[in-house]
Amino acid sequence: TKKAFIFDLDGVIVDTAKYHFLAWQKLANQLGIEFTHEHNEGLKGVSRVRSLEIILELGKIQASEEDKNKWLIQKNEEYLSYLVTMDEKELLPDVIRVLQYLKDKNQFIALGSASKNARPILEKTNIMHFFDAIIDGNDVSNAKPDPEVFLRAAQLVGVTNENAIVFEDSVAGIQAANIANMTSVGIGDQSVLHEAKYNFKDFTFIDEATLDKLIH
Ligand code: B16
Ligand code: MG
Repeated sequence: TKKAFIFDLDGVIVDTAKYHFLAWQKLANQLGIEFTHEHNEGLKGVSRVRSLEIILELGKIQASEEDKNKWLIQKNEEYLSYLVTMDEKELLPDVIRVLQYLKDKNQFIALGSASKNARPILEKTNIMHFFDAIIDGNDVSNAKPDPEVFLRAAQLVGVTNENAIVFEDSVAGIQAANIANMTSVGIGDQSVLHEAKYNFKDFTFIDEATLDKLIH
């Protein structure tokens, strides 16, 4: 049977976490809130709206819906300004090699991201053509660790959950894959992603034998 390989975007395919950080930090500082790299760890894989709530809780700030919406727009515009010059060079190491190998082996490739900016990023980095299905923040109503994003991706290519493999860099995303009974593969720090079935620091550590094992 053909399997579905579902990729998270931010932190797995591209290192956009640094841009999310800069944009959130700018907003936080404007609101008088200190926002460090450590704080940013807690926002990985988390939706835009929830991220703002976490930052406001950090600063013990109560805000109106109107202000929150204004800040969400401001943060996204700042984030988008970093994407203007984005190209293939921002793909994480060996992402293309893994995508190409899976394509050559006739496997399904899908995107399962919380980001509403996923499609322009795939276009700018020239990898749109690899994907048989794309489910992103515009398509789902429940954020990770709810498995909705991965369930929808597997459904779209017609693969059962047991035959889906998820590459994720966030704890919430690994939990979502596990809840869905999919094979979870953590990309990043093993001590953080210890709930994953397999763990690799990045794709350079995933060789052909490993991919063959996941395919069969
Ligand atoms: P946006 P992923 C997530 O993407 C990011 O990890 C998270 O930091 C971000 O807040 C979220 O997307 C929403 O992104 O503001 O672009 O809609 O890791 O699920 O690909
Ligand atoms: Mg991610």
